[in-house]
Amino acid sequence: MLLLRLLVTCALAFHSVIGKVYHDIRDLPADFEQFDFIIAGGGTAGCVLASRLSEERRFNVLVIEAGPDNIGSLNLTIPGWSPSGMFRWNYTSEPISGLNWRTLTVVRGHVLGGSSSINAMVYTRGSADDYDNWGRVTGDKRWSWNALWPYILRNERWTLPAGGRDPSGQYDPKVHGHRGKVSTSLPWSGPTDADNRTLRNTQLQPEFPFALDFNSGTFIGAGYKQSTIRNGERSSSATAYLPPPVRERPNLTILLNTYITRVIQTRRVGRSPILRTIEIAPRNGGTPRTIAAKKELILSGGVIGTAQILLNSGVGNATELKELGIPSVLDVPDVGKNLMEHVAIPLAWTTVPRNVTAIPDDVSLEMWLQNRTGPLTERFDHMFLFTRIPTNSSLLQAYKDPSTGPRAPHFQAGLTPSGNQNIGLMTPYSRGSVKLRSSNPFDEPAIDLNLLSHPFDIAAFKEAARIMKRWQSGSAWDNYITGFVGPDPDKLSDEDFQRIVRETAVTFLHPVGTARMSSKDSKTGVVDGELRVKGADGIRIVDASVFPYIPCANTQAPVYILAERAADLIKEAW
Ligand SMILES: Cc1cc2nc3c(=O)[nH]c(=O)nc-3n(C[C@H](O)[C@H](O)[C@H](O)COP(=O)(O)OP(=O)(O)OC[C@H]3O[C@@H](n4cnc5c(N)ncnc54)[C@H](O)[C@@H]3O)c2cc1C
Ligand SMILES: *[C@@H]1O[C@H](CO)[C@@H](O)[C@H](O)[C@H]1NC(C)=O
Ligand SMILES: *[C@@H]1O[C@H](CO)[C@@H](O)[C@H](O)[C@H]1NC(C)=O
Ligand SMILES: *[C@@H]1O[C@H](CO)[C@@H](O)[C@H](O)[C@H]1NC(C)=O
Ligand SMILES: *[C@@H]1O[C@H](CO)[C@@H](O)[C@H](O)[C@H]1NC(C)=O
Ligand SMILES: *[C@@H]1O[C@H](CO)[C@@H](O)[C@H](O)[C@H]1NC(C)=O
Ligand SMILES: *[C@@H]1O[C@H](CO)[C@@H](O)[C@H](O)[C@H]1NC(C)=O
Ligand SMILES: *[C@@H]1O[C@H](CO)[C@@H](O)[C@H](O)[C@H]1NC(C)=O
Ligand SMILES: CC(=O)N[C@H]1CO[C@H](CO)[C@@H](O)[C@@H]1O
Repeated sequence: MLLLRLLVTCALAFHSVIGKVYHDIRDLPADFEQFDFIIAGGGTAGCVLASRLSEERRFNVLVIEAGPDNIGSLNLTIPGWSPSGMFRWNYTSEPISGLNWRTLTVVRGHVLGGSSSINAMVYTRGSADDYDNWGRVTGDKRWSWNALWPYILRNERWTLPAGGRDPSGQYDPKVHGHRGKVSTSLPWSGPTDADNRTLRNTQLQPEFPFALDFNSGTFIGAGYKQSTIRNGERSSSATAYLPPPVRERPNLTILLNTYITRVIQTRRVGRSPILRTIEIAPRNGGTPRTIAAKKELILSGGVIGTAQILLNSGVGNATELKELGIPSVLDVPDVGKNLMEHVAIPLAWTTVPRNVTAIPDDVSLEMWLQNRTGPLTERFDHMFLFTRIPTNSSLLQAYKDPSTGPRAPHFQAGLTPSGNQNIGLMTPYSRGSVKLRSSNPFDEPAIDLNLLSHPFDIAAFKEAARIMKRWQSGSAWDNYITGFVGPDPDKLSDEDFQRIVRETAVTFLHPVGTARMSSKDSKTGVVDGELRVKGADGIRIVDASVFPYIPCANTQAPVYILAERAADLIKEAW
């Protein structure tokens, strides 16, 4: 009897402790209203905020994520493996007219850590010009490169490559954070023969200098890829910002496998709706419940999720929402608009037969398990090439240069040892959208990537192919590359070249911009420089959806920078 009472007391005591991980919304206590901040979406940005805001002893924080926990899955830990299944949302794009009406799978993370838990781990911050442009368009200099510098470093913990080789000369230690959260490193192996030839090529061709460090803000040229990998394991927002000691904080609660359906308007202050209450339900549907934040609701659902949640809430183009039967709460026409994405094409070359013997899969796994070495500690190639369209190109006479400045590349190519190269357009003019299909919040939204819809974007690939032809024709590739397979813009008609581009284009999985930031007085945009939803009270957005323009590099580091900056903005406000 005594024992039973003790057990019940313990169970109750356990229940009343607030810092905790819930795997099911149905396990939540009934009186669940004590949170200062509710973070809607436990993805890349969401985990940063959950961690930083719960550092403050005066804040109580709840983070809600649709997907499962990240802990306990080898797929989320081994860099060489690709998480799939329940770790991904199953979005398919609308047919894309610019891609001959093909559809593409829109991969996003559906797990704590979001897309950082499943991405390819490339770590590039983008150009200093990209951030200076953010500062310009928001009229808020705090978003410019120099002002962001402390936040750029705060996010990062630079580490030795897996296996511990000496990486000197392959990066610039001065531009890295060494005491931050997300671990970064250079690859375990190398330099390979292909890496060495790449370096030699940078000495032979002035158009393609050696870029010591892609994260210095100025990085035109070829150099070594850096990845969010520590000691041969993926470093994600979840592993870096929400490790077990952080999860044990009494003032942090993590709610998993829970779907955010909408934000609920409680009252209005003047003309502004107060949007601080969230409606949530079990992941696959069921009885919803609402929770109100005492201070602020922060949307971090990502470029698809955030737009979908806002639209479901009646925050969007009032006319379009009315057509779906959703009452307008706030007419913000830009919600779901301005989606920007990097688009890429494959180019093929023939090479001399190379007799590299790959390490067999079972040995690779053994190496990883034994001491976190081997090919499973890395993903893809070691080096990248970032380039600009030559200034004398007729393309830059016909169109205004879409890049944010001379330090911003137009193209990124992964330099694979196979000789075949993918090259991506980092400065697209095309804009897509996220719209609702119905008023059912569980329906997948209509994602229109609308790639290659602008004439500049399709024309740019002619320049891209020519740049890669020049790169691959350097004498460093003698006895390696033997011929160009194509598509060759100098042999094909414009029509044939463009058809092949449209038939083969893929994306870099970097969509941004569906709730973009703009200056306070601008009538366009969704959030201001403080990341507050314009015209509403109690709600901010912190994720890739607020990027006013897509950075000319992979997008996870920019999300980390944004989220670190946002955490301080929020702390300062309260
Ligand atoms: C496969 C893949 C590879 C990539 N490779 C790279 C790379 O190598 N380098 C790089 O820099 N970038 C890469 N990216 C892009 C980069 O990872 C993303 O731009 C970035 O992580 C986005 O961060 P976010 O916080 O905006 O959104 P996310 O990290 O996607 O977080 C959004 C979170 O919100 C949750 N959510 C959404 N809707 C709801 C809802 N209704 N209810 C509850 N929860 C919800 C999601 O489950 C998710 O956890 C890749 C992306 C993918 C998908
Ligand atoms: C785990 O990774 C393996 C190897 O890449 C893959 O075959 C499998 O589908 C993945 N499973 C999940 C659930 O991610
Ligand atoms: C996506 O589809 C796969 C395969 O059908 C399934 O295993 C997975 O659970 C689905 N993901 C989500 C988030 O529903
Ligand atoms: C690459 O260059 C380095 C430094 O010159 C050299 O030590 C290494 O052996 C080379 N690797 C290959 C595979 O040629
Ligand atoms: C809102 O949507 C309607 C219907 O699609 C469109 O005609 C209108 O221009 C949109 N409003 C704004 C301000 O974009
Ligand atoms: C192929 O392998 C042999 C022996 O393993 C080596 O001597 C030779 O240099 C290699 N050839 C190339 C092109 O790397
Ligand atoms: C790691 O383990 C592999 C496989 O057992 C072994 O060959 C290698 O020497 C080890 N490396 C280190 C750095 O310990
Ligand atoms: C542009 O300049 C380069 C290098 O000076 C030259 O080789 C090329 O022919 C020029 N192209 C055009 C279109 O003028
Ligand atoms: C109110 C409360 O419990 N605050 C705690 C939040 O977490 C930090 C970090 O662990 C603690 O220092 C606070 O006491």
